[in-house]
Amino acid sequence: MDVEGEALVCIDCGRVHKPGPGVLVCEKCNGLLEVSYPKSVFGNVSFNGTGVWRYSSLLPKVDRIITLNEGNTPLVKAENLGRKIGLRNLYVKFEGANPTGSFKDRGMTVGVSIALKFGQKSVACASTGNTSASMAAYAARAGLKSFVFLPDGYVAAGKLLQAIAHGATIVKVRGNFDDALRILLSHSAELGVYVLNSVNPYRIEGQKTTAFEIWEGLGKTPEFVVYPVGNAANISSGWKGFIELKEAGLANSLPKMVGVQAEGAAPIVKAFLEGRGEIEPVEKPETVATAIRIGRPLSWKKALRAIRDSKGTAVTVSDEEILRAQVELARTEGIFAEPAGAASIAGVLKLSREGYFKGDDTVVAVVTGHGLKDPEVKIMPYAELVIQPDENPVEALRKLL
Ligand code: AN7
Repeated sequence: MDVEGEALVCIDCGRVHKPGPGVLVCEKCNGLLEVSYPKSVFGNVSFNGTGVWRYSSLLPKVDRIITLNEGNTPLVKAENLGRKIGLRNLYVKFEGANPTGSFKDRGMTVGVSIALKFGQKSVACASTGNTSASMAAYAARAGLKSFVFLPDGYVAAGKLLQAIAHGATIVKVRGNFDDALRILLSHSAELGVYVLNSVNPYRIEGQKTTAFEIWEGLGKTPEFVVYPVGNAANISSGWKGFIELKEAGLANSLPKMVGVQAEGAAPIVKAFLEGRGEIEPVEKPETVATAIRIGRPLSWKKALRAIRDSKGTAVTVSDEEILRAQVELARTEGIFAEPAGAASIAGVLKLSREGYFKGDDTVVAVVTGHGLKDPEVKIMPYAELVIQPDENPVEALRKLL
């Protein structure tokens, strides 16, 4: 379908909406909306500069860009880890290197710039942590008030500290993320806040730039891109990005999209493996990877489509596999991910054990958040020696080797 100017199109019924501050879901059927561009846009794509706004010819138009120079994150060849598991072309896209330490910054630079365009004075989100940290930072820069709804006791210390540091009003919900989101969405109009959860179609436009950077960084489309999945917006936005590259005549193939969820919070993997059209929400999601401790993923339908249309797959990993992958990545490649960020690596390890990849496939694992976010997580055995100031440590250290 062609549209005039940028339009918000319902992914379920196709209804076209004129953009505006009050338009979040389909007015007719409540479906999620997607930003659609006129076909002419894809004939005129050019990339200039660096970071998310390098791709502005494929992003929504804004009046004033609120940016922390997000994006342009390292695409690192993981030769040591790859060798161990028989993958000659394994790459890590390290999103923890974004300004607030997660991929959310890509979305927030667009979402907060749009909030300003719509004349909003305050923004809000429900969050397992990273969205709130990122939104608070960009809102501060834009001079907007921010409200964050957090599952009390289940947000990693670093993320909560970030939201506080940037001046957000913290609403602690005595429930899980799904409760926090439900409460926010049912009161956002009354509160007069602009919602920047991934239900907001503009935010995930920013997130699709990960796909653009992967394609440019490799000089081609990889065979596989592996994402940790919580609310399922990131994997969906990545798929939209790869499709747009193809539509613009830049890429000539599409990758297979692979979604990884924690065993205790895996409604999308379950629906995929059982070949069902709908997910069955998990009422009490549990995982050490609190960022993806989500039982009712907002973008489940988009994600199932991305995985199915791309002929990819979905896999669950246990908490133990997540923590092992976190250490493995840190100790073989020097990349420190928070547990949810390492879930993609855990998925790659599991799938390669099962013989899913060929040795020369190009596999990109998106590592979504920085390890410093979550200092309480119990990581690993390590070598330690305690000595007195006048003690020679050499003999004892030799014994430790
Ligand atoms: C490190 O911050 O949902 O599948 O509220 O922080 O797009 O939800 C975070 C999600 C993966 C999952 N990795 O991405 C939030 C939130 C990290 C994350 C995900 C999150 P989606």
